[in-house]
Amino acid sequence: MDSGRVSIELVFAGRSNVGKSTVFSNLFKVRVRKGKKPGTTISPNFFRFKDFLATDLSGFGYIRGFERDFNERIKDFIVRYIEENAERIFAGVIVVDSRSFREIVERWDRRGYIPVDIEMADFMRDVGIDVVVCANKFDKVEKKQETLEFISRAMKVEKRSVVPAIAKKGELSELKRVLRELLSKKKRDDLLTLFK
Ligand SMILES: Nc1nc2c(ncn2[C@@H]2O[C@H](COP(=O)(O)OP(=O)(O)O)[C@@H](O)[C@H]2O)c(=O)[nH]1
Ligand SMILES: [Mg+2]
Repeated sequence: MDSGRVSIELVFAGRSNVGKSTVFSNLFKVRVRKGKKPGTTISPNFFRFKDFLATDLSGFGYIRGFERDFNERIKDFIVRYIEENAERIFAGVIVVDSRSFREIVERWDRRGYIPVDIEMADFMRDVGIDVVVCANKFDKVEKKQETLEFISRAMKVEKRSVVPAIAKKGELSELKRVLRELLSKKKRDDLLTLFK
């Protein structure tokens, strides 16, 4: 592990089982713990390149089979981690399951709760982090445009920052494009090679 200072960081967050680890390992060609069982990832995975760090944060939201307390602790951990590192985090990728997103949002809405994905996007924006939504498992979606528009509206993220992806097949070109743009904006063209 490089012992130099990290000055730029990219974080990945999302509910369990949306494919965060699959996205992460595809982008960075690293082996990360993955599993069919939700909640396999309970501690972050890291990828380091020069002063760049990418962090796959554990799944937030309800994980079946765990105590409510455990879920709250995960959320607290993620919020604290992001708060503490907000200055160096240039973007937060929130990975969602494109197929079940709408249903989950509407169910939470009916119960009068703010869906945790939306809460996380609001929180990242509040601390000055650019939010990118990775609409993963797009292979399972039929109404493609409608789905992207719904996600964009619900997450309050402009359409161009809502990117369809099929991580399982390595289809992440739109995500890479947005990340390259954000790195350029930060004058870090030296890191573009990460998202070729
Ligand atoms: N259909 C489909 N399944 C995917 C895709 N990406 C990941 N998965 C599957 O979703 C499950 C959860 O993936 P994982 O990366 O462990 O999710 P995490 O809990 O968010 O880290 C695994 O069975 C993956 O193979 C995708 O683009 N399409
Ligand atoms: Mg995972």
